[in-house]
Amino acid sequence: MKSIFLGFFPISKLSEIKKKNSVLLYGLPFERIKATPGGSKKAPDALRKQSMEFSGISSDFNMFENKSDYFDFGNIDPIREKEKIKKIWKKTDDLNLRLLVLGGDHSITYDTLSQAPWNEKTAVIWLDAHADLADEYPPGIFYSHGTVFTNLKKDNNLAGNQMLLIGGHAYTQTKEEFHKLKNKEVSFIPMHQFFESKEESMKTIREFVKDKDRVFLSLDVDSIDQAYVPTLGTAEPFGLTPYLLVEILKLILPKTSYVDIVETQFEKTNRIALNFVVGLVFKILEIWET
Ligand SMILES: [Mn+2]
Repeated sequence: MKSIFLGFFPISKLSEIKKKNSVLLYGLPFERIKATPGGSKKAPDALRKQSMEFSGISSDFNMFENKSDYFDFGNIDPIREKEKIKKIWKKTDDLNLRLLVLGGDHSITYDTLSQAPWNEKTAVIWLDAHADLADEYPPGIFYSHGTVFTNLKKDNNLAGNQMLLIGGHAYTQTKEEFHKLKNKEVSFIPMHQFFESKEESMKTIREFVKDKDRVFLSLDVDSIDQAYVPTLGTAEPFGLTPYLLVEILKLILPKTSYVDIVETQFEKTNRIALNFVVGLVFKILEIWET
């Protein structure tokens, strides 16, 4: 293994994990289609390397003096090593593991969650600037980062109340995604609702989570406002602030034993001002129209 995440013990076999409730981190350095500008497949190792700049200790938390064991299983190829992903879910059930998955583009969520144990008390929550509910994206492609939740819904027979999208504020989505959200095919809290009534939004999340036995969480980093993650390839304005994200995580994570973080594109780009103004134009149009 080239590098490991700070504070995680490197393993090459799942049998090395003995303790219940351990955290298992692995990377899926994979981009299913060639998107502009790409780069998320480099994220798992880049994040590991970057983690070495930190101590892992704050005034409130010391990752080295914690109850749980942390393991880094390295990187997995979602096509050639499908079996490995299946074995991880088996181990997760046996030892009540918590999984932390580093993408990769958003299509990797399908690779992991299509093999997850689902029942009617299981749900997925995704934080994303986009709904990722296209039928085809780009046209002619049925399995990509733009169709993840369409495929998960279809292939696992998920009901609308088993799926909650938080965000959905980007102006680069398809007409069919717009209509799916309007027709309430999935549960949805639009970004602006947090600012209009934070209480109500938090209540919706709390209630969504309450009657579920298990929640999978998929975190697309473009859900966070471009001001905070300015080097992303798909940076979007009008997004989450870091502390709002923290408050949302506090409601969801107690029921969650799976989190993936996808679309971390860290190449330097210089499109932020342009991006913001284009987003602002759409926002002005939207306010005029309502
Ligand atoms: Mn996404």
